[in-house]
Amino acid sequence: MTIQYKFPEGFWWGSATSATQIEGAANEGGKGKNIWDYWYEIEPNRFFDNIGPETTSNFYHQYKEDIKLMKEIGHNSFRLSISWSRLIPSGRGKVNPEAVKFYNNVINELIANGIEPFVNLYHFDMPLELQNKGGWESREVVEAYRTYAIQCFQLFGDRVKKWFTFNEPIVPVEGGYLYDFHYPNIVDFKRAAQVAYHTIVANAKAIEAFRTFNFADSKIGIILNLTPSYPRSQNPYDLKASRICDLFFNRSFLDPAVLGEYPEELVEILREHGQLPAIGEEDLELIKNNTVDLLGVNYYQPRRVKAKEHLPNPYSPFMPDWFFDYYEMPGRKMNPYRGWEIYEKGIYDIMINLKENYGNIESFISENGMGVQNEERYLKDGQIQDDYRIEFIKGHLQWLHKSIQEGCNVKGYHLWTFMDNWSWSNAYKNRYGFISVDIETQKRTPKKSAYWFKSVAENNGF
Ligand code: BGP
Repeated sequence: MTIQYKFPEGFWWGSATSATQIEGAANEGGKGKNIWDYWYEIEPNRFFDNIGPETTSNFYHQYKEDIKLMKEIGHNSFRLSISWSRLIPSGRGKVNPEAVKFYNNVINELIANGIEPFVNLYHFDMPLELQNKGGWESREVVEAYRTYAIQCFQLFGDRVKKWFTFNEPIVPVEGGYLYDFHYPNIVDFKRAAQVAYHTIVANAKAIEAFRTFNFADSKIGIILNLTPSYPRSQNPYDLKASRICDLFFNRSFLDPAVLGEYPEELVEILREHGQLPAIGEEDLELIKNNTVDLLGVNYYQPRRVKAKEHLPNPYSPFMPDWFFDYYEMPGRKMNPYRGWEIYEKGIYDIMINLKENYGNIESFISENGMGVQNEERYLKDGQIQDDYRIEFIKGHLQWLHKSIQEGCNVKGYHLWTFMDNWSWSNAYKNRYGFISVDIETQKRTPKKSAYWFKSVAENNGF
């Protein structure tokens, strides 16, 4: 077999998950409540088929079997997140010994199977008690996060060599404070800006603490969902609209996390509209001095942007999209189930941008994937024939490969996700996994893509 797309030696092949989406056991093992447990309790009908986070994919009980499957399908690395409210049920204070045991078991099992654990500290799952204290709007919560991060480094830092402070920190901002798809369902730009800013302060504080440990060969990073922003045309209005969209949705996290400072133009816009968050005295210095070693890039779709055709209603709340409109590019390829555009070249554009404007920071694809509804339609001979997923991954890997050939510092590719799992309000609607999960019986069955990916990992290419 000739390998047309060969990846660099030691490339990380694997998949990504998050605690709330796979662990289940939400009311077991001494776990405290987080905002998802609570939101489901008060508004179950906001979740597809009214399915909540209590069981999800039962990784808490089936992790051994799952790790065995990871090994079987060629993973050399795997991302999980620690559930803050499992480790520290109230968000701060006492550590839960059962959680320590569980995460130790998982980490040890991964390592014993030759799979490197990539550990993320925060994947949308604020402990309820801390949300009740103001969540990310509160400085106290930033301090509680710092303490939680230090506890994780102390407990697991001897074995975990890749750490991440946050997954997609902009999503809880959009969902929880702008567009009402995460608890606490607030719509208020200024509060959103405060939340976004505090997450960056928390990221810098965790990095500062991490570096005092001087772990050998360890790295700390952040995972951002980057959405390349493409203007409808080259006219100056469309170009400006697209630049502003990029400032809000990408550079508001990318610049401070990687370069240590906010883009001036973004700060100016916020100042002009009276939307700047409260900034602590030493914060900017802290952010400057504590940038990431490693960047995880979650890539699903781009944003297609045009200039606003009507001036925003001055009485409407201030929102990022005051400054631009989205447009439906004719002929674009869509994933109809999730309603997201599929544009493989976006992955290349992101990497080239990181090379040219972000010091060619060490990066990897930390999520990319395709959610499909009613996937059992494709069941044949006991296996889901997900050729569309194979094509999807191939298309993205080809562009990733090209970026590496052009000198981008890309170290790996993780699919979202290992096994079908529970999603934020979409529950089990769209299936993304290499492994299908029967949510009644919790039986796992690898899909066709799992074995295809195994051969990619084993050949380090395809
Ligand atoms: C990312 C999240 C994941 C995952 C994925 C798929 O934004 O980091 O947690 O859920 O998107 O999205 P969804 O589950 O909403 O279809």
